[in-house]
Amino acid sequence: MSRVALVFPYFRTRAATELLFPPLGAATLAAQLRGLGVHTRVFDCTFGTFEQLRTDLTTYHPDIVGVYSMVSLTANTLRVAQMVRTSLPQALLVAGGPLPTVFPGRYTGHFDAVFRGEADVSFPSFCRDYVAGGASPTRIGDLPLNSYGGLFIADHGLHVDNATVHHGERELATFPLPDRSDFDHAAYQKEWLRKSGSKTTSIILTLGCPYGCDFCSKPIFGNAVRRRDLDAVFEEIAQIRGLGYDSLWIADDTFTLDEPYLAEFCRGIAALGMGWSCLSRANGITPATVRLMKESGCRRVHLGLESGSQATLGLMNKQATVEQGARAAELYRKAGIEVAAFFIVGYPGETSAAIEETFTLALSLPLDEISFNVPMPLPGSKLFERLGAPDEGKDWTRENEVTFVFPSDIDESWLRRRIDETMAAFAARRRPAARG
Ligand code: B12
Repeated sequence: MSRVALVFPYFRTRAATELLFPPLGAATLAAQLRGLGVHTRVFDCTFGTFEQLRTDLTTYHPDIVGVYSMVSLTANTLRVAQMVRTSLPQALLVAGGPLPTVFPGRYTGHFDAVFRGEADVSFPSFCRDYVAGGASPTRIGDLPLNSYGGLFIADHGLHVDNATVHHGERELATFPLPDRSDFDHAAYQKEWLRKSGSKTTSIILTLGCPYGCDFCSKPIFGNAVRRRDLDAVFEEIAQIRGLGYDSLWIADDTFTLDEPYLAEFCRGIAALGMGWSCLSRANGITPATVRLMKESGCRRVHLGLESGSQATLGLMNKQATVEQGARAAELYRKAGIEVAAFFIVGYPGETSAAIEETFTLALSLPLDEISFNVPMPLPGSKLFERLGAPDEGKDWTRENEVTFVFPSDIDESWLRRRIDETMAAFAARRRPAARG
């Protein structure tokens, strides 16, 4: 029987900032593949080891190995590809996800093919046709290669570079729900309970973001916002509850953009007694919606406030003001919703005085959690286009580092010290009783 393996090559790092979620992309593709009758298994490496993956993959003996990749998983992706070439030389190797979408050429040689962008329909159709055609890497040219959206091949004497696709709302409504059956839910829930007291998992309701922040890369879903059908969303939430989760982490780029949709979601989830959290924006949120969010179980919002300096927000093309950010934080907090705020410090063109404005803002607002990062030029962002590739020899793939990967006038040790001092002041503010 022909088989497809989907690998999520993240091996947990146990970093303090680590957030563990099963890969929704793999679950989405597994559902589509199984719907087409293709035998599929997801290999989520989160709780495993590289050697375990080698053993499991070799035992499964797939005809196609699809590997998800993004900027922080580059080294792991290539290591998996090398292992597959050695242990399963007959398998066709395919890459997909954010980084292969932006730089498909970097995967050529290591992989036989790349799928760029939304691969919900194209990759499963390709797999179905490939196995139906005898699953032979040398006969890949016999397939109707121009018909698979986002397919990129620059190997096997072929050159295919198909345009990416964005599925419309009507098409999204016909898709099966993500198939989470291959994940180790007990392990995920144990970690979440230990860290936060709730059993949380991710879900995605809207795709795309209309804003154009200078530091952001939107390789998969792009600018056009599309909403999933809420009946399907609630069916998915019922499945998630059935797996033992009691809380949702909504992974949408900005879930609070469309107030009527958000309000309808709130009315539906209120009846389920499920907690939830999401990313929000400084602008475009009203007190009535915030109250509705709270009543429906919203526990926490994550706000990308980014900076306390209006000039820096301009450099970032954030399209929101410092005042709007402060107002949003207060609005959520007043309603009883916790607020976690992200800030970026050391933006190219930013002065140390502007950075100080960010520290002052972070300590003046009613926030429950704060974090500071230096800008990471993500492939696919305008910042990356401007700065070019990061400095030679600097590891820019790590998570949440305070290390400049591009030439900067800002003194890195000063910045680290100021971040540490601000974090300490924030922690002390939250523990007034401990001061004696
Ligand atoms: C949830 C999320 C996380 C979660 C969990 C990730 C997880 N376990 O899935 C957490 C919070 C841990 C996280 C952390 C980070 N993340 Co993140 N994350 C996201 C987010 C918001 C949603 C991902 C998601 O679930 N999408 C829904 C599914 C359905 O989409 P998908 O995975 O893209 O899958 C589709 C396609 O990619 C493709 N596909 C997927 N897999 C495969 C496999 C094959 C073989 C094929 C052919 C196709 C394919 O088909 C799918 C269906 O269309 C995205 C932004 C976004 N809107 O996508 C950022 C995003 C993926 N993250 C990003 C980044 C940078 C990070 C961090 C490095 C941030 C940091 N500095 O700390 C860390 C590193 C994490 C790590 N451990 O490696 C970037 C990646 C940029 C890039 N060019 O590589 C994104 C795009 C955000 C952004 N705008 O910049 N992240």
